[in-house]
Amino acid sequence: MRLFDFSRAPNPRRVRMFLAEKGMEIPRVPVNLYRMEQLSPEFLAINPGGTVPVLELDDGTRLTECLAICHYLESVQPEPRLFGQGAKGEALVLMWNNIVEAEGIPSAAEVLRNLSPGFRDRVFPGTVDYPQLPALVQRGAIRTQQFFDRMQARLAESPFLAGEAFSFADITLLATVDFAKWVEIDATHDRPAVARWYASVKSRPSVGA
Ligand SMILES: N[C@@H](CCC(=O)N[C@@H](CS)C(=O)NCC(=O)O)C(=O)O
Repeated sequence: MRLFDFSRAPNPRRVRMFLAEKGMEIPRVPVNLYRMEQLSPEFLAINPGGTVPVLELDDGTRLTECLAICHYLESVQPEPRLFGQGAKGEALVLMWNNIVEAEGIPSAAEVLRNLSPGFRDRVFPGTVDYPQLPALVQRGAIRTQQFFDRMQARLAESPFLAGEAFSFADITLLATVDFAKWVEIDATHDRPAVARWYASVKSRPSVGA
């Protein structure tokens, strides 16, 4: 196996954290997004979607999408469990992970990608360019704050996002909280349950992976 990776990007970080939690090490191939290597013909031959992470299996199969990659890794090395225990536990991890992926990451990305000069015409990953729309910066910021309010409500009733145990959903939320800092949105501000959760997750050795 090998992982196509970029150290500064939030989605590859999710896979690196997952691997670290599992105690797994696999070779990494850097793809420098700052130098637009994701759009090189060589990398598009690996992932036509032009995104990292990509996990290449020993038989040449290439997996994109953090959820699929981490689910695969969980199957090959089940312990420690990061996708929950039993039908209900697994469903809760998938549910909360999807809420973060569908609501949290895109909201913060809406701010960054419509604001930063570095993302000019790069509002979405992939080979098609779209222009920035400045009005989306404010809308994205409001959506991001609303999303973190929802996380506050959930974490006020549960130690971790999907319940009693740390899971893949927490990895996705941690990446999102740190990603939101890029646009100066502090998820922990005035949200004591998010702050308590963040301090706990931040103390895990995998966080620096
Ligand atoms: N849904 C994908 C998202 C992958 C993604 O958007 N990755 C970003 C880095 S965090 C990327 O490759 N961006 C390339 C670009 O912006 O052109 C996943 O779960 O892996």
